[in-house]
Amino acid sequence: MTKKRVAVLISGRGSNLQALMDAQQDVYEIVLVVSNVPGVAGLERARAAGIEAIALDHKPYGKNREAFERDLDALLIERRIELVALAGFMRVLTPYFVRAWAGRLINIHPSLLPKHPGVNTHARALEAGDAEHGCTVHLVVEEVDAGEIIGQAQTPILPGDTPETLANRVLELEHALYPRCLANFARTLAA
Ligand code: 4DW
Ligand code: GAR
Repeated sequence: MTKKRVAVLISGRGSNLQALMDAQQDVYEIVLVVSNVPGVAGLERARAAGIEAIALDHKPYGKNREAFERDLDALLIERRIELVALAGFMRVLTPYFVRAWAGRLINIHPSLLPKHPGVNTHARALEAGDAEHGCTVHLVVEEVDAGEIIGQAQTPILPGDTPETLANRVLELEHALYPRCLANFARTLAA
């Protein structure tokens, strides 16, 4: 089976991107990394791995999210991308883009969805008195942090945990979970 051609969309440090690059084997190949924020560490990580890395700054597009997404979509099509993985990508995608990539667009979120959508998930899991916390890989739909769950990884919340200790533990789980889910997902897509 030929490898699925994957684009990873980022906005920052790219530690999940790194995990996806380090783990890629026979089912997927990361051929493009796009950041909506120029100059971020994730772009350098991609280049260091010999992967094409492009900054597509959303700022010149102003409030016109669709114009940004049209250019992003054209780039993905140009590179014959089959699957798109968000990894710390922080722009909400409009129905235009989500529909264009429906069923081929996934994200990782640092909580056990449907618990704690949005930001500050680690502090909120602590404040809620949750017994466990973790991360979720899910299909991206129009509603943010929703969509079918592809995989989750859990850790108990321990006495003395802070948002920082939890964030570190969950990030390690993310780095193990995301490559596994992306590989499984790539396998399920039709050739
Ligand atoms: C996500 C959700 C909301 C924002 C940022 C990230 C999680 C993953 C995601 C990214 N884009 C998405 C998703 C998703 O689950 N579903 C869809 N698109 N449709 C968020 O509110 N971002 C704001 C900007 C933040 C910033 O630039 O710092 C924004 O206005 O886009
Ligand atoms: C990760 O913890 C990811 O789960 C989170 O941003 C971080 C990106 O780190 N994503 C979200 O919060 C999406 N709403 P990374 O750039 O080092 O992969």
